[in-house]
Amino acid sequence: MTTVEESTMDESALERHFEATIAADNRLEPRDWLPEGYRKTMIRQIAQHAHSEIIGMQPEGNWITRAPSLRRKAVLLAKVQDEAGHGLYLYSAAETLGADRADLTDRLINGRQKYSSIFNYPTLTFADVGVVGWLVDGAAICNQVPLCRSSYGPYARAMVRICKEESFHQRQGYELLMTMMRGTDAQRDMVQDAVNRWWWPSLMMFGPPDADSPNTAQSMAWKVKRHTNDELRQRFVDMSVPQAEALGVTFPDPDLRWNAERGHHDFGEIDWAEFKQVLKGNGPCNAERVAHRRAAQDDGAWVREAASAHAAKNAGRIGA
Ligand code: BYC
Repeated sequence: MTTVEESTMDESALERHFEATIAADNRLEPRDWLPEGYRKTMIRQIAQHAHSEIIGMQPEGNWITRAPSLRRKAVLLAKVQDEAGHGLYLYSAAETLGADRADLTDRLINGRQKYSSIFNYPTLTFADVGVVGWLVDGAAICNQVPLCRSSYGPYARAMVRICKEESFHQRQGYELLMTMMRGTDAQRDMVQDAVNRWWWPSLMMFGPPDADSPNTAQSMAWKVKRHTNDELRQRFVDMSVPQAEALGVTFPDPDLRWNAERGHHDFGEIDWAEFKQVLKGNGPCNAERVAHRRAAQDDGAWVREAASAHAAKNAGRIGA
């Protein structure tokens, strides 16, 4: 979409306006002219992000009916519902770029668009609910706070609200784990076991190492991303170590130690072969997650048809 002023500008002037907006750290808005590559990148990232929020409802949703108390059930229900809301803001942001939401859903359920690798792992015990809140939402916050300054306005603004809600999510997870750690030996073992299973996949959430990340350089130049994958991963490791100590759990990494010279924690090699397998669709729950989303889409077809018929009838009445 172009404004009246823009329609009188030639392409190079539009390009200069785009570059100047980024250089000045201002936001690009739906009315602005955008280079095709930028538009494609934003749709790709926002759609993947939206899909992650929606698919991300499944691992924790799995525990709503089995939460151990009414309070835990209410908290979990609210959290999972928030994730649905995040997906909706993000699909709306993608629509401002010209994407069609039905088409995005189609691409998700046909495996043509990705969602975060993390949601392809199972939640085996209730401690997983706490660990997902602590580590997965913690990693998400670490990744998403800088995205509040992303150059595309609707995405950046969606991130502000999402991050506020994610911080509640992270605290509910940590509080749940603190409670379990004050419980029985069996409960403490359950927490440690969940931490052991989720630690490495959480580190994979930040994406491939910088040297193998095809999109980072361009996304940094466009200020879509503000930090590289490895920078954010390191930040997450550094912030998680003291939290684990306070909780009384360890991470399953014998190479994890403070490096005074670097002022950061060193950590072991991530299993990138596993990451690639999960991205290819071969993780422990990929098939189940997509099948569940496809079934929800099929089951909801009659609702969409009824809503469209109702809207058409109303439009006819207004027209008459
Ligand atoms: N999983 O060049 P790269 C949540 C893909 S939901 C899957 O580094 P980029 C929550 C990447 O897309 C949080 N795919 O890419 C919800 C690219 O593929 P394509 C979700 C991954 O974009 C419910 C290729 O690998 N957060 O918090 O520069 C309950 C090469 O990577 C992953 C977001 O979506 C991965 N882990 O950087 C609880 C954050 N990593 O498209 C919690 C927004 C990489 O070229 N996204 N890939 O085929 C981002 O910040 C960036 O897109 C990434 C990747 C850092 C993820």
